[in-house]
Amino acid sequence: MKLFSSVNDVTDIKQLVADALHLKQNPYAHKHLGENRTLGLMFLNPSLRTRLSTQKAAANLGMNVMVMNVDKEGWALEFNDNVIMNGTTVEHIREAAGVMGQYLDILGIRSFPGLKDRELDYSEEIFNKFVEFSKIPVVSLESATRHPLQSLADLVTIEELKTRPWPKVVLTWAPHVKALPQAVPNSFAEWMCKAEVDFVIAHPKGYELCEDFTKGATITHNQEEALTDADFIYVKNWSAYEPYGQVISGHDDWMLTNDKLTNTNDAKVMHCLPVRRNLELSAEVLDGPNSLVAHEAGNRVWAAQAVLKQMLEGLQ
Ligand code: SN0
Repeated sequence: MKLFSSVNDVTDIKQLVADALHLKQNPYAHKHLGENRTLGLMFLNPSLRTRLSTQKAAANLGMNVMVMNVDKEGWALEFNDNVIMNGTTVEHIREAAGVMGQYLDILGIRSFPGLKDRELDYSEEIFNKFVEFSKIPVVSLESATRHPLQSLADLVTIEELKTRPWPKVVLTWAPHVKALPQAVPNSFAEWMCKAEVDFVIAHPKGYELCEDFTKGATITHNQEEALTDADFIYVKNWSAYEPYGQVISGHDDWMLTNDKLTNTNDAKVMHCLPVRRNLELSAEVLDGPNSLVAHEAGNRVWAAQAVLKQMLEGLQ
């Protein structure tokens, strides 16, 4: 594997999930595979789980890891060509990514969307420029439109804990005070549509996701109906795709509470984190027996390790 930016970069999803679960049982089975190889984790936005889990995954494979908060610690980057750089940007992506390619064997990059210009965000221009100019294998640590390491960990978690074949998985929109990216729900939907699950998306009117990511899903505006008989509930806020990046007021009653779990199949509750307590998700659910959020975050290590392992094997 030379690129991990979406589910479409994976040749065998079932095998990758199985690899991740195998690594969970045998974390150090490949501890020499990454010897003398360097992973760079470059962040243009904040991170907790992605940074720590990917660093740990790389360490389990014997890799050296360099982490940089490029937005705070690096020079201000210019992404446009044909500009005279007489403003605030100091270094062009062509040189910056090119230099990263000299030091690293694998590059991880996090770059959130601006949520102003939909065409620009959905073109994945920034992520793609890192791929083009670094000239080395690249793994997405969440790009403008996707978060594939999160989605892989989510699928691993569902496969690990499901109690029946083809479990019912419900992605339900949650309230928030800010405009958040569509990356996590896009990506989750894209992976679930290719998994052996019965997948339902519930959201208020106006929060339709881009159809490219939701083909094959059942989509409803009725949360109660969606949650009926659910095995897994995936809670996430996102801003509107159309009009792009907008937050529609109201819908506070979409927050998941214990009451709403009554008609589920004792559903396990998932969230990628960070989560705003009692806004996106009630504290009673987060602190209750149905919450999987910490377990799910734990599985980020094995997802990242399965991906890095495949990339390292491709380097040899
Ligand atoms: C990001 C998102 O894509 O939704 C990262 C999730 C892994 N989340 C946020 O930016 C949360 C920000 C906030 O203020 O709650």
